Parts: sequence; C-alpha cells; structure tokens
Amino acid sequence: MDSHRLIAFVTALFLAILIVLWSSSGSSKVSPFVYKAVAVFSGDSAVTGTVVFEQSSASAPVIITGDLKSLDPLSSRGFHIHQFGDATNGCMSAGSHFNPFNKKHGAPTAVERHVGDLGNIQSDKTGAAQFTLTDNLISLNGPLSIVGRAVVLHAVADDLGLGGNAESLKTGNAGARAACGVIGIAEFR
Ligand SMILES: [Cu+2]
Ligand SMILES: [Zn+2]
Repeated sequence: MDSHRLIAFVTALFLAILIVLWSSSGSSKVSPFVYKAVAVFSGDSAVTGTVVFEQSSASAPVIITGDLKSLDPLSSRGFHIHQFGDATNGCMSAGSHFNPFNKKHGAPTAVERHVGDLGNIQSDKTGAAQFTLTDNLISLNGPLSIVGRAVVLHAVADDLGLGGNAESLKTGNAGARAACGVIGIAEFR
C-alpha cells in the first residue's frame, strides 16, 4: 500500500468512527420518558384552547394547565380523560372515560373513580377558563399513561358520581362532549 492509499484509508476509517460516535450520542439523548404532553381542543361547540400536561418523574403527580375560551360564562363543566385518542367521529370516537381498573365514576379526590376522572373546571364571566390541576393517578408514562388518549370538556357539570342514578356512576351526567383534544407528546424545554 503506497502512502496515498494509506492516508485515504486512515481518513475513511476516522470518518466512519466519527459517524458511529455521532449517531450513537444523538440517539442516547432521546429520552423515552415523557415530561410534557399537549392537547389542542376542537369540537361541536365554539370552545377552543390548549391543555398542557407535565410530569417531572415517574412517581410525580401530573400538573395540568388549561387555557380554554368560548365556554358559557360562570359555568362548571365536566373534564375527563377518555379512553381513545380517536377523533375520526369528533369527540364521540374518544370512547368512555379511561377506566383501566374497572371502577365506578367519581370525583378526582375519591378512592372510587375512573383514572380519567378529573372533575370540573370553572369558566369566568367572559367564558374563559384558565386553570391548574394536579392529579396523582394519571401519568404520562407507564400503564396509566394518558398519552395517545383524549381529554374531553363536557357541556354541563359532572355530578362526581353523587347524582343518585346509574348514569352518575358511569359519566357523572356531564352531558354532551363540547370539545376535545388528542393528547400528544410535546417538546420539553
Ligand atoms: Cu367525559
Ligand atoms: Zn368517569
């Protein structure tokens, strides 16, 4: 092998090693842990806005920050995670409340609740709802992950399972699905 060929070979080998190191360091930066997720609302009502979900570790609660517009003024509206992130038939194809433990519907603070039961949110006198909720049961990671499911805002208040009828223990009598959004992984900054 003459010196030119040797230099070309060594250079090629060096570049190949650099590419392997660069690609492996790049993939190791992609964390499988989901720190942040987001849903953009749309549906049969005028309600629009976004809801952000954040979780700092697998054992940490999920912090939910909502910024919604065009609700009825001064209203209380049912707010749940539904099973499917499927919007092929609007909010209807989102299925029932996310309920992996096969429990009855309840308040977010109740022992007997669906994992997806997040209670009610309140609108102000302009019909806007800006809120922060903390939930210890839903997760962005593991078997109780809500990523890929849907978050639904209902047309009326959730009775939190205290309505005294069968529907109360299924849906909280929260009525129609005013708007919903599919929960997707968001860039964490
Ligand atoms: Cu619901
Ligand atoms: Zn429920």
